[in-house]
Amino acid sequence: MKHELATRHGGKILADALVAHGARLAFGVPGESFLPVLDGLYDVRDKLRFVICRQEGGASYMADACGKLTGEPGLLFVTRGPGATNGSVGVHTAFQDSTPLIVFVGQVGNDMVEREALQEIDYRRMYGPLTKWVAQIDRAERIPEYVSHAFHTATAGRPGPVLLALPEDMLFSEAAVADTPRYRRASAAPAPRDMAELQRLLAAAARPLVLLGGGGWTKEALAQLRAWAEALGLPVACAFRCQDYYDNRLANYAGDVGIGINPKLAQRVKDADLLLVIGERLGEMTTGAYTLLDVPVPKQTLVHVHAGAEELGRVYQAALPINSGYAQFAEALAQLKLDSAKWRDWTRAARAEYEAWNAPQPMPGALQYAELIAWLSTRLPEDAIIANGAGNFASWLHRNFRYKGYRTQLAPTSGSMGYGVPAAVAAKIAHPERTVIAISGDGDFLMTGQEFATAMQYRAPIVVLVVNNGMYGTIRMHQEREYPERVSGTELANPDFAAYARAFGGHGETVERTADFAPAFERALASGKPAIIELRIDPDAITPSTTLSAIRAAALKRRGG
Ligand SMILES: Cc1ncc(C[n+]2csc(CCOP(=O)(O)OP(=O)(O)O)c2C)c(N)n1
Ligand SMILES: [Mg+2]
Repeated sequence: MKHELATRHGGKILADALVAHGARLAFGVPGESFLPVLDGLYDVRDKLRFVICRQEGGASYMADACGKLTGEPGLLFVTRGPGATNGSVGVHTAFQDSTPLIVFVGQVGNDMVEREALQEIDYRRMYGPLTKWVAQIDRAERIPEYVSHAFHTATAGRPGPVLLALPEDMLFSEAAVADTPRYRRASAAPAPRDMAELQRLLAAAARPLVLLGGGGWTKEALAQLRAWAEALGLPVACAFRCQDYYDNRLANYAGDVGIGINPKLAQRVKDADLLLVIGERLGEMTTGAYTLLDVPVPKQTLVHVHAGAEELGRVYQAALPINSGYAQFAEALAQLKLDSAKWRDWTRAARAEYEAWNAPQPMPGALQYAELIAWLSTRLPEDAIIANGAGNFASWLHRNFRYKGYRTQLAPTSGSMGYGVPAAVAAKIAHPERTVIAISGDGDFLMTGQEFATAMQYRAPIVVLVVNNGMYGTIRMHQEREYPERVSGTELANPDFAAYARAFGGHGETVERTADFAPAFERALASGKPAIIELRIDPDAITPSTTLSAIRAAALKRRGG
């Protein structure tokens, strides 16, 4: 007997489709443009939690963080026009970070489209360059098909964001349509002849370096890769803000290839005779602005493994390009037979350089921020998650912290400010059992600091460290180098950040001396509430390696001043 399908409105069909694909968390800010979706989410609230945020920028970062943590598409709901524009920052972040993300955005009804009705935007044009796919669902009975397409596209090859626009009349209309099964990801695998070629190239190498990065990894694939690289004693480096892809404590970890790279590691990348790059697309931040490898043909023998075929040969012509999923590639590596003796000293030297670089270095002022980071590195549980946004404050974290496991780092490779707090809130909601820290600059924090209210609302006790130097320090640094003593557009007048935390009902502390940090941190954790610790650092301490006054003096000298 044929089963009669129930009739559902578009919002309900959509909510059910998300549940069918295994979705557990979604983020957003409501709008009158998608009331049927809110209604559909009401029915599935026990399976799919809709986290309400204070601004779509924060919500979009949360959706990105959730996509990074789970490997499944993060979900974002925003209203038309202003919601769509506010939410774009996390979509761009997901695009650059290769994070799977699906954005659902309200759209004016088909009865008034193309009149520039209230908040009407052509999303295909607006979001085209920021996404892998933009579409509009015009018929409710096709929602399951579009949602399935979106899950597959967001996770395929190089993962990334997709956007589905939801015309209002479509959402209110009813249809009788079946749900689909959960999506399945397909991955390419390396051909046996690729692996034979890799074996030949590695056997001929004396100074190999493995470089990990990009999106679409799994914990299991990285564990398998680690077993292989560790057994062979191959030096492993991580790409910009992918430092948690390899346990930094291991004897063959060589450091991160990103902004503020250890100059010795940069030299080592240049000196390597073979680069085995897995997952990383070799963007500007990971190539020292395209100087560590020559474009388009690097001097080093480049083996480039990427899940997205279109990334191979996009900038660099690899000696051996391999289009493969990372689990498939890591599995195939185990079959290679190699003698590790040749590069033993090379790996040992790389490690020694990393350890020297990683040790905290003194800076001006009573608060030795590098030491706090090194202390956190041993104090925090191994699975603690550390989220950060962009600014010079992050360079100490990148340099002095040792990441220990995959997705303990949440940080935008797009260099987008304001990421830390929302990412931490999303991480704490997704993993209430784990310790979650956000590290923000004073400029960075107030870009999305309103999401501290979301942490309160969802009882997500994160600890936020606000590194306060009273300025947009990164820009000031560049400014003093190019235009010394002409401070323009980089000064900040800040609130009392501890009082800010308390105003929301959270825990607040202010720390000005190194010794006061540990007890303040313990009190913040013990409070069980979302907490902010303001770290007042000396504004002259502009990077882990130099001071603002030294940069200014060097610039004046160059100018003969
Ligand atoms: C959304 C966004 N806006 C602007 C910038 C440019 N920018 C990069 S770092 C920076 C200053 C960061 O200031 P702060 O958070 O106080 O950190 P600091 O550099 O002082 O440690 C700015 C404005 C950016 N990367 N992202
Ligand atoms: Mg600052």
